[in-house]
Amino acid sequence: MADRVVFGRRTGAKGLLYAAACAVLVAASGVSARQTATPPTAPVKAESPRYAGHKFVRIDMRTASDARVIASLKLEPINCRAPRQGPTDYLVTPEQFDVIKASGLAQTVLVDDVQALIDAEWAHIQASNQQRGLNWFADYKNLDEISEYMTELANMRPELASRITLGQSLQNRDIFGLRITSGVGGPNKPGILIHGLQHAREWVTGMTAVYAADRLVRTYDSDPAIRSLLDTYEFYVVPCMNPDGYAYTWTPNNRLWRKNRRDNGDGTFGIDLNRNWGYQWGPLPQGGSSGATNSETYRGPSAFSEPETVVMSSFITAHPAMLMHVDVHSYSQLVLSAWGYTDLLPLDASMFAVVDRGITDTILATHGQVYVGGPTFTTIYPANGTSSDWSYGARNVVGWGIECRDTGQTGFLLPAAQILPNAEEVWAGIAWSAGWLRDHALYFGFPGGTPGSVPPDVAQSVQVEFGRAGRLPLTGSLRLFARVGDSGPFSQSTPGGIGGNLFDAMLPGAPCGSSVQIYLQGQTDDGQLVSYPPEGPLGPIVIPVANTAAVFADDAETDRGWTLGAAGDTATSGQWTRGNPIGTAAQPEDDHTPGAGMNCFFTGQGTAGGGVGQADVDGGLTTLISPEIDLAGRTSPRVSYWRWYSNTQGAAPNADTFRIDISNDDGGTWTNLETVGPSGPEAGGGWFFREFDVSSVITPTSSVRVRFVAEDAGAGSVVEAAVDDFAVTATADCPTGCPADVNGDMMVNSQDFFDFLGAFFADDADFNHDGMTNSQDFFDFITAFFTPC
Ligand code: 0X9
Ligand code: ZN
Repeated sequence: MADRVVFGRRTGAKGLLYAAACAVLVAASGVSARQTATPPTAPVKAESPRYAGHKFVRIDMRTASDARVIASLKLEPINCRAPRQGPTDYLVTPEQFDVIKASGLAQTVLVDDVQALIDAEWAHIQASNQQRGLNWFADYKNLDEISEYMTELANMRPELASRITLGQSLQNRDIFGLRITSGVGGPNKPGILIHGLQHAREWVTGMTAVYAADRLVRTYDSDPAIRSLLDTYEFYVVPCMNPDGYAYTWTPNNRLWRKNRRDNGDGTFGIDLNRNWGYQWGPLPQGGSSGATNSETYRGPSAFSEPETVVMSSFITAHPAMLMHVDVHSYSQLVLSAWGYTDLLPLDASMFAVVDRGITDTILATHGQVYVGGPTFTTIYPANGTSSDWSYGARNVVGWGIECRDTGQTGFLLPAAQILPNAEEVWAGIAWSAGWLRDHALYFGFPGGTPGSVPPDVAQSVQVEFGRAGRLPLTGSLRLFARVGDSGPFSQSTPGGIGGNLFDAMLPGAPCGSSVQIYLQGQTDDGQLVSYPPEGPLGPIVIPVANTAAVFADDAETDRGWTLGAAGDTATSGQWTRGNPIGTAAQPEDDHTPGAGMNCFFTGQGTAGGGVGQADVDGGLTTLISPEIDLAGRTSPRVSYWRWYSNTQGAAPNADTFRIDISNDDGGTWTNLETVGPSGPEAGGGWFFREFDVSSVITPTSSVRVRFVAEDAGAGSVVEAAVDDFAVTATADCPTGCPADVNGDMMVNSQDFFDFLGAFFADDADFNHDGMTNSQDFFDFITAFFTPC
């Protein structure tokens, strides 16, 4: 409209002609078009760089010949006046500019790069628009305001976002959301469902979900990571899945209402929707929900008795490509995965652990907030009939429950100033997980760690994990590709299943000093081949072949020179000791060493029959330090140990950690190897094995020490730790002898001949490492036997 007002001042046919030409020019410039055709909060996609190389040039028309050149170039004055004698400004193409220069016209370049100016202006519009959008998050918004804002987002970018109504609540309110995706990508893009306010009082969760929708819509153009997500996925963002409860918290009645608003008929109201989903619903021996109508965790009279859970679950069922489900809650800063109903680990526990960790790391990196990740049951408490358990257990949709800020300072009444930072960090975590699932169709891993080396000449079995990530695996599709050395073809084998996602892969025997190269490959349910490492044969895992030499091994049965308690320790009880522990609910009764010994290192001996908190770590930290270990000149040194840690007993569980550090300067400085806790499956007692490649953490020296620090930082926690079967190994040098020295005694003699024959007739003499024992091995051995070396 603004264009017309300007051109309305022109008179005469000629003026109208220029007006028309200029209208086209201005409309096509992309700048004015944006400013006039769209409301301030609704920028459209940036124009393509159509003015690349264009300039604004002022040309001084002095002579008739000047006028002819200008006319022949069909130059249009940028200010929409007819060209006339004197200076006039033109938008010129690079080609036109070349002619102008060659013609000798008097000219000045006003703007050297028109496109750069357009780009800068667009960037400014986008930045200020994004800022304007963020003002909405300065205060909590009620259901109508949230609904209006979602509609506004859809109107802003109809090609990206459309409003959806999933169904109605008990009191007939709409359960609404946005479907957000780009036109890029196939028809069956995987789905990601994000919803908030399953619990009415958790106000920040609705705002967080709206923020996710807001960023998806507003930053698609400017943020390549968001663009990739919308090109990959269909997002469904439902800010409020419990509208009746949420509306109720906005009345003077009860700001802290949690459940929906079902009249239970006995004077009580409400069913906990996050106990009403139909997977492992009902009373369970280990708890997790209540049958009492007045309880905050009342599960309802039957699974899916409530319209809100029916609407949400039906929506998931109706979208078979749904991949991920994020249920946003508050408060306590947790990232919760399967399961809530049991402490047994799910089939895909390793994959969940990786993603839990990625999300919490991303959140930490955003505003420095510590979130703790892990299985729901052990990380927060038993909870059955939850949304994420149903999605994962009943629909193969990977689910997370994210508990937003804070950790109890204000709880559900989180100050409005934290809405935005909270939403930023949680959305960053969700976006990271969506990216990870896009980039990892399948999960591969080595539960015992990637093998650091394998012994020479014997086939070696290695445990491999293979399971789902962004896709489901095709059953029976796992293959191991292996070769000896760094050239030649890989040979393929099928690892045998040993239960769950675990498989046994057989690595070929190889000569000492060589290497075994491997990669794994599997297929998704939709037929994609996926390799691990991703480059497959071009970037295999290289495993050195060598004997392992024990550098230091300690089963804690005798005193090998450990420091039990170090200078600077602050614990008032529960200091490290060595001996035979008396078990409690927190401390082991038995050491680890299988079938032998009885001693280990542990924190504080109590008395038989004493309470769980007796002689636990109190009031500070206690440190156990290994003797000095000489790793100078050692190849591939590795540290391993079995450890026990419990901080789940007592009044303040999951408040402390157990740190393990390593030093290469005799304890002067320390580098963290791992931190156990404050929660997770290994923080509630039990012996767990860990092994580390020392060189990847520190430079090995002659003064290496490892320390174990158990700490009680708060009051009311029961903290117990233990260590056993500590070992340091390194790679031994290969015997420089002859291949025919099969018994490795550094001599080639008749004993080697008889040893070889014995192995040969036992069908176990693959001398040439071709995977078979046959006459070729016999001839190769004889040749080697008679070859001087
Ligand atoms: O008890 C709950 O439902 C959740 N905690 S809250 O304080 N927000 O009530 C924990 C359950 C985790 N939710 C999912 N895993 N979906
Ligand atoms: Zn909740």
